[in-house]
Amino acid sequence: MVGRVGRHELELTEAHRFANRPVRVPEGLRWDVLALYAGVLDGLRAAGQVDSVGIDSWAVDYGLLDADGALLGNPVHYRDGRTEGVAEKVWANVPAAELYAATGLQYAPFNTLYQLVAARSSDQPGHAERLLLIPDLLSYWLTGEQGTELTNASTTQLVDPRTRDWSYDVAARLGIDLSLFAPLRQPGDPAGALRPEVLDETGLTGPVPVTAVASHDTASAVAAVPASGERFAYICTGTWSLAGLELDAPVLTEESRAANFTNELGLDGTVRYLRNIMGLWLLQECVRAWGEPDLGELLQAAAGVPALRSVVDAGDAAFLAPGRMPERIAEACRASGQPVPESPGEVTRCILDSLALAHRRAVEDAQRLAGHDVDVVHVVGGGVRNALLCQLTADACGLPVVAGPTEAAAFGNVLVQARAHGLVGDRAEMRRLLGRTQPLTRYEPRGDTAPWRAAQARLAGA
Ligand code: LRH
Repeated sequence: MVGRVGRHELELTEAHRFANRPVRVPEGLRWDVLALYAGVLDGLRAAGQVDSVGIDSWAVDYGLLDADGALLGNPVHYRDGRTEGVAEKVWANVPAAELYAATGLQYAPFNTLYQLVAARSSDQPGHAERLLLIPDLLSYWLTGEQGTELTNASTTQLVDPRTRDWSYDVAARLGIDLSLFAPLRQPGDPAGALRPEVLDETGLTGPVPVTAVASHDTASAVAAVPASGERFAYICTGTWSLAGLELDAPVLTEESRAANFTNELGLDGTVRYLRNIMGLWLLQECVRAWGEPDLGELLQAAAGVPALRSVVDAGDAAFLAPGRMPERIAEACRASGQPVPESPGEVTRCILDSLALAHRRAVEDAQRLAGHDVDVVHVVGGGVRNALLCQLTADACGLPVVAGPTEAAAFGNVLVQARAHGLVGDRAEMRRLLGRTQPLTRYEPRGDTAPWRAAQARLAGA
């Protein structure tokens, strides 16, 4: 994506889009990270001359390098099964409650911490000298410089959200060597410049600085929520739905842990207090199973299905792995004594209702647990295009939804670079600029929230 930023101007154009296809090999599910790097180079070539480059990506995953800086094996996909049963081993050393109090991260089997413990007993090369999270790895290949960007580091479960530094005690008790990680850097820090070979390959003229951004895509997306004031919740929708609040300080209570809320770090020392919800992954996997039918027709069919006939728990890690999604959803409905959705339209409706319900729960729980009330829910990311999901989310939350921008992560990325280069002011000004320049759609809640509360009770009782 190429951004153009000025005092009264903010524009994003797509230079190049490429697929990110995980590959299943005999040893498990892997990322094709060289194909991603090739896509980045193609993107730079298509973008033409730029003043700065920044990289963000999904969280938690990493590549390992040897002493010469060469990549050791393909990065393992967070949906790979290698972390099964690992949490219990970790908790035997550091009890779950202590781990939460120290790191503030919700339990997810794929947090880097569990992956690192799993890797010890698996086939990962043992002679790694360095670990780079995915955006830091791509940035290293572009520049030759290594760093660990803080917002993404906060998803490893090895960072203390109060000190915004490593959680040395947790790492020591689990035998994780923190010297594997390159020094921490903050969004906005310089991260090197494109190497001469990269300039040659892409046809750009140097120097082209690379700027650290909020390299966790969700942190970039939250930075680009076009909110005014502080009384807002956000839902970053895409493969995942990340729903929660922007806070000044983490919430590390036992209640918060029990509710599975996470305290990831955001721009300018903020805390992203949110819950991971399976998101449109549920639909993407069904669409794949159905042979890629037309999405518009599917959503139209879903709109015609009666509301809230059956719902599943869209926060359930049982939906994490790929494969057999329509069957798994049907099984969950059957097991909870609800009507089993049959047609693709019915399954799609079940997914959208379930997502809206999970959004409602997250927005409601976050406000209660953080003691921070909101008047509006901002929806950003791919789900902005899904009008039915936005409307159902407004209905379920009983709050207006303001939807947009779709490419929030790219906007957040570009705005942090622009700020580092003196083109925009603080976070509030970034948000005002977004609000002034980007088309947003407002959805008012329809009816009262009674049917949603009933569905929630049904699910809780199941
Ligand atoms: C979304 C995301 C999310 C993480 C998940 C692994 O792309 O970064 O915030 O929890 O991927």
